Amino acid sequence: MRVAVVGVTGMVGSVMLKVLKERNFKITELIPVASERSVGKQVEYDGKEYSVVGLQTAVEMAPDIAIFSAGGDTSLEWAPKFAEVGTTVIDNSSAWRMDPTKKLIVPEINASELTKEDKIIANPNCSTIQLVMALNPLHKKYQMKRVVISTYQSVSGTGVKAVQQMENEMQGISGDMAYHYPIHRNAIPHCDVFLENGYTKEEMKLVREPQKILNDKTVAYTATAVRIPTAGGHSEAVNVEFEKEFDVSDIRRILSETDGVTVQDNLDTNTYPMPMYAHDKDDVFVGRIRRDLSQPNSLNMWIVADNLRKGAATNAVQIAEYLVANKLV
Ligand code: 11C
Repeated sequence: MRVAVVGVTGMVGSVMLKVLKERNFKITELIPVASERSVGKQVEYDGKEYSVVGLQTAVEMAPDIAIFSAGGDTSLEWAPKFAEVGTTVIDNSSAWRMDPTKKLIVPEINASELTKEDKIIANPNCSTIQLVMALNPLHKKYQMKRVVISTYQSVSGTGVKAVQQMENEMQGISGDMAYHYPIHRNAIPHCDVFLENGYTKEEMKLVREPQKILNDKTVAYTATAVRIPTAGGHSEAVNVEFEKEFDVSDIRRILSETDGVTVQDNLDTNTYPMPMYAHDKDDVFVGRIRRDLSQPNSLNMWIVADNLRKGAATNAVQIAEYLVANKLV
């Protein structure tokens, strides 16, 4: 495969290269792509140096696959140009996710929807991916009615500037602010921009994207997304009300048997998921699994994943792997 990585100099882009290599994705030609100001910079992949090229040059090279992590505006403008030359685009931004003509894919859940005709494929938001990985197998058996999500999101979800802000604050250095407030020693209930309805864009992604991925609009979701001072790894406290009665031990069994999910749940040994353990791992970790005692058929759990891996790069590479394995590119 001739593979372009668009946004290669960004945080997700560099993890993308790492994941492609680790998973031994068969690349005959790597095309590292970034904005004009990064053209000519060198990136390393598999022990070799590559020169970064611009978007127009990359389109002219008509790669088989282009994995985009360059923001919504770049995707809106450039993904169709790649698609026109026959490239299959896997896009990490929010640009195409809710477009009814585009698929929103978590491979373990709905990769079978993909066909050769899908030239722009959307990768969901990081906090959505880890959520649906845990919800999907439970929904299949017990049919969800309503889901209440509270997120604890790391600064890496915002990007390099936010990571730098936190580091500066920890060292007492003043510098550029990615947030309206200090993040060190703080929790900011504001991820992405506010919308007219009083929710943030991040919160509404958690409402809409799972309905599309699980292909079920009957389930109601509500979310509060909070930025916390962790460098990497998003955590979520999730309350689920099911239509059907369940047994907690069965919930634990189902999650333990789900590909891509690891249950870490042993109160005797203080075992539960935490961002520091999820770091650099591809799985989604679930723990604190317990019945919600306040109402029937309801469950509480705690879900953690590395937002740059399963939440972004790994999921995108898994989509590429599926396309290749099923001869869809
Ligand atoms: C965050 N979830 O942590 C965001 C980052 O729609 O792909 C990813 C934004 C997106 O702030």
